[in-house]
Amino acid sequence: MLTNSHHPDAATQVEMFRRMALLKANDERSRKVVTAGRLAIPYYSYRGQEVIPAAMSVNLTDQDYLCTIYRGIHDVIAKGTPLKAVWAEIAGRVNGTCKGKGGPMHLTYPSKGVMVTTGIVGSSMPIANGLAWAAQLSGDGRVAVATFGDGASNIGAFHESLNLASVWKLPVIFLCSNNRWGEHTAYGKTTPVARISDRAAAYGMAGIHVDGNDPLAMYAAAREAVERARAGEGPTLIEAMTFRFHGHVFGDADRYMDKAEKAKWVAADPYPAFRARLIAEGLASEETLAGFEADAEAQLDEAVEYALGAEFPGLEELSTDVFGEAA
Ligand SMILES: Cc1ncc(C[n+]2csc(CCOP(=O)(O)OP(=O)(O)O)c2C)c(N)n1
Repeated sequence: MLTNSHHPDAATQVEMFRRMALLKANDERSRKVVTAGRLAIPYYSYRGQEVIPAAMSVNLTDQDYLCTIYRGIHDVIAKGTPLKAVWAEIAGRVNGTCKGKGGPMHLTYPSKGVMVTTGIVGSSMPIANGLAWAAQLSGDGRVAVATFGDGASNIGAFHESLNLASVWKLPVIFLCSNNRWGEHTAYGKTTPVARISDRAAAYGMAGIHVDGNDPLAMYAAAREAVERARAGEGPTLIEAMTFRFHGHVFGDADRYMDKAEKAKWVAADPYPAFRARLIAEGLASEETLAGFEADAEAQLDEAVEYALGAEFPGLEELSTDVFGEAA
């Protein structure tokens, strides 16, 4: 349950939209580039879920940590990772964030706090705990955010991480995007509780259930959790309700998804809804918002060509950056 009513000012709302415009354009471009056969990668579309990273990221600094998952390129970009470096990394090129050796499953960019992207369901949480513990010990005021899906809340690491974080009052936020599907299995077939946020009570921590497609509600939830963490009051579990507009992995024909339910969510697409509201309330002009969209496309034109025109890492890179130096 939300305990505050933080309301983002006009500039923050417009900035959230700017980030959403970039995320939506990036998702559309990714599907286009993969469909055209220009890039052969597993791609996990986040289309429909853009509000959550936009609202969380405007409440974080570059020093705050993010641990995300395969369906997390939106988290990585919202946190500020340069698009060119993201595209070069997913294309496996030397100018990528990890010299092309991480790929789409392992995007990292520590200078913006993007510490890990992982394909192991649930594994973002214990890693975020470790970073939050480091922040707590050093007293540097950083917050760690672990993002994951509803399916991950049934993994052992979720329960162990919530327990430890609560006992140690770690400055960590467990941000679950409940898009109602885990691969091809509907939420109710794997999860016996109506709300994942109810699980917070079992670990004595704050739990927030929020409409993750409502920018104002999502902002308030993120802000409350960040303030709690920075104040040394411990972790928060946020369950943000949303829906993925596409199949689990790109190319999955999503025939298992109920057509009427999907149509209902797509009709309520948060992107055009937020766009229309900003204009109707006089918070931004059509021209400004169209400018963000055009800028996103231009940035993507540049990033895609930058990435696809670059070299792959050489064989001599195979064993470099694999082990750290002993202290
Ligand atoms: C430990 C582990 N078990 C199983 C898998 C296979 N797997 C990949 S994605 C996925 C579904 C996860 O669903 P959810 O956590 O709801 O995230 P979403 O894809 O909906 O964002 C599964 C089971 C995995 N990658 N890791």
